[in-house]
Amino acid sequence: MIDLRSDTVTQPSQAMRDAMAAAPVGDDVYGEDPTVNRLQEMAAALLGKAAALFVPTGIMANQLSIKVHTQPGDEVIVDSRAHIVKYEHGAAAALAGVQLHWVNGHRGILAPEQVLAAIRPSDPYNPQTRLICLENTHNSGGGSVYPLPTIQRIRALAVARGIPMHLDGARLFNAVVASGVPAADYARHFETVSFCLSKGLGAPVGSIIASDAGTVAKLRPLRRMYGGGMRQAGILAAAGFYALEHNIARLKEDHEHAQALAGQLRKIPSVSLDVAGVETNIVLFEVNDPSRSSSDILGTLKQAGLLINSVGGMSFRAVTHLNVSAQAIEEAGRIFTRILTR
Ligand code: TLP
Repeated sequence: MIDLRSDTVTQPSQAMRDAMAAAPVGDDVYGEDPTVNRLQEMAAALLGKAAALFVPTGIMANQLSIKVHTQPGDEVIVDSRAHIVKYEHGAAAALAGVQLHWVNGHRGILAPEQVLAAIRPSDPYNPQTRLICLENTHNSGGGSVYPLPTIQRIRALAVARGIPMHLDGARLFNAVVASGVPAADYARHFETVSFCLSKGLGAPVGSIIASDAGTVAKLRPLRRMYGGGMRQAGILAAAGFYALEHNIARLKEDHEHAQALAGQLRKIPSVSLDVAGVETNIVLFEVNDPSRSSSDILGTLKQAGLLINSVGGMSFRAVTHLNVSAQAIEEAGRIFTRILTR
């Protein structure tokens, strides 16, 4: 089976498993797990931040970041198709009690003018804008990379109004590899930055939040409140450490595979897709065939040995990752051509 549903499906390699088995561990709620501490130091250094916190999931990283910057009733500016809006089960409302103020970005990228227009005036009537969240790369935007100058312009207007910024960098290293912009150059524009170890980087579990030391000190008890205080978590952190050491540069291969797949899909008459819009490891496309349903297409592809996800209507997502070889991508292209050309 060729599994292109997500880069979350990656399996830990034998070398990663060996590193996990050998990891020295301690009780991380006491801050005594040497492997967790080592991962946090490495992640903070990579992002140019003073400190970092290991958390179980990307959603927890986003939600703790929202919680630490806001009070109930505050408003958070975010793209309307952000993961925080679409795929976190309403957690920002349920857990932090905030109101999300959606802005319709282009491929998930917000224009500074849109952010400016969404900031509420300080008066007795409006909720207060207390946080701006960006997503890089943008999942529902098709793996789009935030242009650094756009982030800089949003940052300038946020700083002028004293509004902190959070980056959902679940796939930040895909952006880094695609753009050549170092992670720290993105991260310096945000008070908190999260990234996932368990997507393209290939670790089985875990995300990081990086910030200043004071914010990380506030995040630690909040992490426990949210149920994310883990004990001998070094077993998991060892996989994350291995991923950061070995699996960043190779993301380039996943991007090449996404391009190759997009090139194949584009040739199929019923498929619409913008190849130039495939910037990283996510390929979004639409099938224009009124005789078929999305579940029929997913089912037929599955029977042929190919898994992808539907992202609403007749739109689909294929994600490349470290367990999919160039040959598997060629085979996926052949399956798509066979099933979608009828
Ligand atoms: N994304 C998953 C699904 O939840 C949609 C995927 O298959 O792409 N931020 C972004 C931008 C994400 O894409 C994801 C996961 C998360 C946060 C949440 O990470 P986890 O699943 O670790 O909580």
